[in-house]
Amino acid sequence: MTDPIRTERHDDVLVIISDNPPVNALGAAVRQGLERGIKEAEANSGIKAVVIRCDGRTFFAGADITEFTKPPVQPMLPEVCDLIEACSKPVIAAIHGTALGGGCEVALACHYRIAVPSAKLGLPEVKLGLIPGAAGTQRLPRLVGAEAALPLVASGDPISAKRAKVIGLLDAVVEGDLVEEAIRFARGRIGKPIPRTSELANNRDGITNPAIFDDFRQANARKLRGFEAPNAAIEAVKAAGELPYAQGVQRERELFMQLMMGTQSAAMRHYFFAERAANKIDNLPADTQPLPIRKVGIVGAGTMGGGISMNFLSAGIPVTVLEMEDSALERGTGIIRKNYESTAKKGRITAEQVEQAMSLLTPTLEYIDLADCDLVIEAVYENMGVKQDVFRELDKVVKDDAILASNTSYLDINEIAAVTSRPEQVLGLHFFSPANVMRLLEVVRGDRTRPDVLATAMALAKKIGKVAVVSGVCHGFIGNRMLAKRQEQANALIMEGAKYWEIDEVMVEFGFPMGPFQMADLAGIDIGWHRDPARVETVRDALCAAGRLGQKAGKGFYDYGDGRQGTPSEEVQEIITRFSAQSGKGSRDIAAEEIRERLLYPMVNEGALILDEGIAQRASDIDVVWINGYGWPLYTGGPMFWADTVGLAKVVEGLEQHGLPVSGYLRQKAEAGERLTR
Ligand code: T1G
Repeated sequence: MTDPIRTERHDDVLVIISDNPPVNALGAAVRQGLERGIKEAEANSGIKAVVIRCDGRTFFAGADITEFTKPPVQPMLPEVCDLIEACSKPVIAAIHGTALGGGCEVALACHYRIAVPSAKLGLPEVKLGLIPGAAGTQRLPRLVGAEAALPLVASGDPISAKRAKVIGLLDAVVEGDLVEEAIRFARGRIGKPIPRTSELANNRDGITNPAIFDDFRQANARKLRGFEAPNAAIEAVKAAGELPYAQGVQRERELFMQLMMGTQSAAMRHYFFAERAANKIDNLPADTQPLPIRKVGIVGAGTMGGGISMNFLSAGIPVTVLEMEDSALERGTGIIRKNYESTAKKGRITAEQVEQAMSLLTPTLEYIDLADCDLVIEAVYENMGVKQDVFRELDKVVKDDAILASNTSYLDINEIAAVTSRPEQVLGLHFFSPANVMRLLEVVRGDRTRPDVLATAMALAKKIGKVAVVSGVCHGFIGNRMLAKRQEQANALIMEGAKYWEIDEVMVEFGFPMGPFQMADLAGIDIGWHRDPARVETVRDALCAAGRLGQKAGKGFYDYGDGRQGTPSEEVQEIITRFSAQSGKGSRDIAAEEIRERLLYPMVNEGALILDEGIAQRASDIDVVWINGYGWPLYTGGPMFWADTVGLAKVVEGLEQHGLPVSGYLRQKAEAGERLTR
């Protein structure tokens, strides 16, 4: 393997260059090369200054995450950073792309930092369940103050070069050629006193205004709920203000190692690679090329059709949206505009961007106006007959090479494809509501879906900012099929005496944003209801008959006052008790542990079946579905990784104890002492 680090002499300036694609991760060879480069500079009196830069798309984007589970190889990054900072000649970081994590820490160890305007800088370690481990939590606050350091370290979001200059993380943002500018900047620092971040005084704002730490915690409580790393990050930044540098670094190391040894970091590193693996299609012919998608048609301008349209409009792809009646079309396009305008009100997009997106939208009542679309997505009523009629009509009017997709959330794509003359160009694109917000997209491959059509969908998903997961055809695909198992147990538990709000509390405590009954209220209790108030055969029928349709009606399982926080309802509990008595199941107090096991273990078992049947390509895809589509807590890694953490033998034992089915695949993995995820 060629050495990723080389050096170039530019008279009295030595440029140390890393070429370690794809993101110049700070693997062992890079660290060894940086160490060699700095020693070369120190040893040569003709060298008066040093520039550190990277080839390729970005400055160092962090430590090499794949090394975390391997034995350490010297020198470790903290030592390399200390060596850079101790250099007796000025060292300048020349930044482009994304200087993240260890990359930002290398830049902080340099004496100066310059960047191109498009560069971003950040410390995203908390997104891996960690905190910076090469003194970033100690150098950054000294350079920019605790208040400016906190969001960078504890939420992990990168900042622009412009913002980095404002807070003092960058010394200059340079137009023109970065290398030339860096060499010029370096020459200008020769012979001047060398600024070393670790020698700067403790950040004063964290001392004079200690409230900033608790204020940050409160402002981010909801987003950070259940995560361990952000709090450790806050503690490390506080330490930078309270302790001498060496002790602060020691404190950072203690906090880092606690997290590195914990389950949350393993789970979040698993997820990092899982999300990237999901985009890959196994056994795809190497020469498969995605097809160009220049224009998209959407059939149906309802909640889903409108949300789906926005994904493409926001990515600059023209959309023709079709409805059957003018009123529905008006309403649908009106909601699209309203959504954009409310986003603009929050300052997340500009008014011009609203108009730009809306200018790409063409409403129509005529199928023929979809004729030149490269892709048409049907988002009509969830009924096979209705969908087949739409696909028959589409098949007649759209061009021969157009792709036809259904947004169905559980229907058989093969049955839909069968009514067209192009089954190999038919697949499912299952968006999650609200479709313009939820990142998950289940790409459902039919038996005859062509590989390039599938690859086109995966590439398009990335372009519109979705996390796509390939699913085979089965009832409910990956996510909803597992959701049904959880719902089955939730419905059974309330018949056996568990209170519905207890069940929701257990799920929220586990880390979900809401439990199954809160979710039902949000989605609407009346979805799929037969609409005959005189026909009351289930708890759901009784609730609908009583007008308890969910949040939209101000009451469902819960009563909603003026907010969205519901309170349990005696009327509902009486209805449940009545049905429970009729079911003859008896009523008992049910412990939270049983509730958690009966809701989550059957989901794991269903995930194992989905794997065994080849519906999902890999276990980690199932984790990606549940984290992005249903709010499964990221810090557990998703249902499959979580089951591995619990131990498959324990899951099997729990299922048997509760009289629940155990799939052969799960049992075989458990008995072999294997994991579902790698
Ligand atoms: N280590 C190893 N591989 C990495 C990597 C990393 N840090 N970052 C990316 N890759 C791989 C990735 O798996 C994919 O591989 C390819 O590069 C392209 O990535 C000591 C302890 C930089 C914004 O958290 O945020 O430093 O799938 O598809 O969309 O304190 O990658 O092609 O085989 O994401 O253009 C901190 C993580 C580490 C940054 C580019 N750094 N990376 O996004 O490409 S911990 C991070 C990213 C640390 C120190 C601590 C993104 C990106 P493959 P990609 P992208």
